[in-house]
Amino acid sequence: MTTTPLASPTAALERLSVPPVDRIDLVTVRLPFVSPFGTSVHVWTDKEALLLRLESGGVVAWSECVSDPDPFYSPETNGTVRHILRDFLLPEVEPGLTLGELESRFRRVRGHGMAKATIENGLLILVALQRGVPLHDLLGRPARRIMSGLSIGLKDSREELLAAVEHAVARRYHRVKMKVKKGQDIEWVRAVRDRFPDLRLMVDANGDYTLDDAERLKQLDAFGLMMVEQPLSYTDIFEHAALQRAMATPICLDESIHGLADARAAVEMGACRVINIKQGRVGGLLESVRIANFAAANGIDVWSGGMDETGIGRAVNIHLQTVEGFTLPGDTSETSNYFDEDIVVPPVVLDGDGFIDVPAGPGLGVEVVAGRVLKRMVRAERLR
Ligand code: OSB
Ligand code: MG
Repeated sequence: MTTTPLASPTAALERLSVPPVDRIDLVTVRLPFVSPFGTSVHVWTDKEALLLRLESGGVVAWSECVSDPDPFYSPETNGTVRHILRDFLLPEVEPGLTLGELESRFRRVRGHGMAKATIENGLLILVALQRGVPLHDLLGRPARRIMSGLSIGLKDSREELLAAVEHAVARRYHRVKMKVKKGQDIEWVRAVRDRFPDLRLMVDANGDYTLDDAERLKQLDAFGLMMVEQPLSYTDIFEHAALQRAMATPICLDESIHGLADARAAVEMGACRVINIKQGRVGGLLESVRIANFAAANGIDVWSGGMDETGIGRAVNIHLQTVEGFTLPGDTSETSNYFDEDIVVPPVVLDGDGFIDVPAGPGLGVEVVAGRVLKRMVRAERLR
């Protein structure tokens, strides 16, 4: 497929000026999950998140990094992010630069998209707060209800899996994603499909298969899945193209896509028909908007992925989904799916039709509760 390049959808955002920042802190919090979350790679029992706090003329903006303390989803970890933020990225942040200029400076640092996103998103949130407008406004978009989707981790039994799906259906989630791995796949999907014939269902393998498993993966075609997410290696695009030619179920890429160039390569190669945009993985909101815009111009569906974020990152993902191109429900689910007590209010809840409202008010529209951050804090460092 030959793709169409477009006029820049981020030109206005690139012209925004970096405000002076009086104080910068990095706070690490650890929030226990309501229940463990398992992928083919690892089982997480809590979310350890890095929070960046930017203070400017009495206005405080919070931004969350999507990384984990471990490298079991991405090579970036909370440890690498702290290092790259402190030693390479924050020293480049100077008032008066445009965001476009800051992006250019950041490009000298290879990779580390999650670290870059933490700063870029934080600055956008700060600018929105200073102007008294919601983040989606700054992105040039009106508020709208966004679709919901639940990501169900690997379960120990099919009964547990079916109970989780049952709950999602009762809450009116717009689609359900179930994790799969080698040996816990075809029969588990069949069990869900038999019980919920009309459910919008998809699977995520987090890279557990190789092309040698193509025959097994093709068996998924029998279940009318919306897509299979990242069946092959976390670094691969090329082999996914071969797999996509062999199977009917659309392939969605997650781990392999680190920016617009990857998205474009994947689409042109026929490696996927859907892209999971995680704003952290691709380096921030601007690159996310570029990918969504590119996808919209080329008939590719995109959705917003999640990283089990606290309410800060979750709100960023919700604002992002007001952008054109987010055609499918993503991994944005209710706060209660993850935490008994989040660090922001209000929590994310679904309305009677399974939709999520964009929080109203300046910036993210959610309030970070200082007492709850302190309660969950495991480290704090002042960086400026
Ligand atoms: O592959 O999308 C993934 C969570 C952690 C790491 C990787 C993934 C996920 C999810 C959960 O699927 C998404 C969410 O509910 O936030
Ligand atoms: Mg995934």
